[in-house]
Amino acid sequence: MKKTILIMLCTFSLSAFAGEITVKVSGMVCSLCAQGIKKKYSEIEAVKEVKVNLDTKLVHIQTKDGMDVSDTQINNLIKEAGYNVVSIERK
Ligand SMILES: [Cu+2]
Repeated sequence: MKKTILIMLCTFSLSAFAGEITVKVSGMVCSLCAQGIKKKYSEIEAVKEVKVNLDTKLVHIQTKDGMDVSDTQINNLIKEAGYNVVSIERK
């Protein structure tokens, strides 16, 4: 519970400076999955920071100022890694 509140606070404070994309992924079960996904997204130029939450199966992507990652790009990366995108939410 405490963790969730902290994540929410972080998301809130960061969204003022750059784009924040939250991707819900299915099939992600262990820390190896999480690391793999984190690495894949980190390779995209527009991505500033990636956080993967295994408990909630959410991937939080923070983009650089004025840059964006398209839904297609997000979908393709997750599929390449062997998982499925459930939903994509932007702030
Ligand atoms: Cu795994």
